[in-house]
Amino acid sequence: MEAEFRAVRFAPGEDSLGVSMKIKQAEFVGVFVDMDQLPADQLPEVAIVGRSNVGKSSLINRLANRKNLAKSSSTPGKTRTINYYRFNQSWYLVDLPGYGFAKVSQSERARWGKMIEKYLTSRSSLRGVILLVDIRHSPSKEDRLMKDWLEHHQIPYMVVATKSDKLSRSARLKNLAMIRKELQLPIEQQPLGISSASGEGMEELLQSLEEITDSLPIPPELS
Ligand SMILES: Nc1nc2c(ncn2[C@@H]2O[C@H](COP(=O)(O)OP(=O)(O)OP(=O)(O)O)[C@@H](O)[C@H]2O)c(=O)[nH]1
Ligand SMILES: [Mg+2]
Repeated sequence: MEAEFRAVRFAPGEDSLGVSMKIKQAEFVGVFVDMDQLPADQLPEVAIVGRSNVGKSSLINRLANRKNLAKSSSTPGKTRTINYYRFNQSWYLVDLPGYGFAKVSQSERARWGKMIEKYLTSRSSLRGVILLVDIRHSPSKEDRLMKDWLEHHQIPYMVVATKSDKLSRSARLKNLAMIRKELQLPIEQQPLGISSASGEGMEELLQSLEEITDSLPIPPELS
């Protein structure tokens, strides 16, 4: 099951017919601090994890084609709760608090850590995780721990490198290879480079999301 899912996933868009999912609708659903209060409708969901400031909220806004659906900020640590966004009335993207933000107190960090861990290990409708890293930098120790942790718990994940607009084309390719190596991903699991500023990589990402959530390219009820 897991192997199959990984094969599907996250080599972006390989089996695709060239039509990626169209986002016809996106809405903010709510902010949660308590697992017991999460939506109970069992729609498939994909969570976004990564260090603070890596671009999680910006990615949601880009996919939704909305400026401020998710609060994005140059001040790290903006997202402190589990935030739900529903796309095409049929699946959720879940914005989790970023890790590795120094200004957050030890006790607060421990609380987030517990919340994220509980969410990732117990949420039955969770189909997979997008692990965001910054394309400009080596993955941090926490990125590596997160990747190992996801593998240990057999949670399907996809590594996506943000802010590709900040590098030249050749530097992008070089850094994607560097990130793959440092995260010890197999050769066929090249991370996907994206930019929420330019839109690069969004088609491929949407193809992977379509596969992982079993969504239709264009939902009939919204077309
Ligand atoms: N150039 C460029 N800047 C980006 C991109 N994505 C995000 N940013 C910027 O990076 C900063 C942080 O982005 P956010 O989306 O708020 O990051 P986050 O991961 O949600 O951060 P937390 O909520 O603090 O965990 C903002 O100033 C964004 O404008 C991108 O693709 N290109
Ligand atoms: Mg955020």
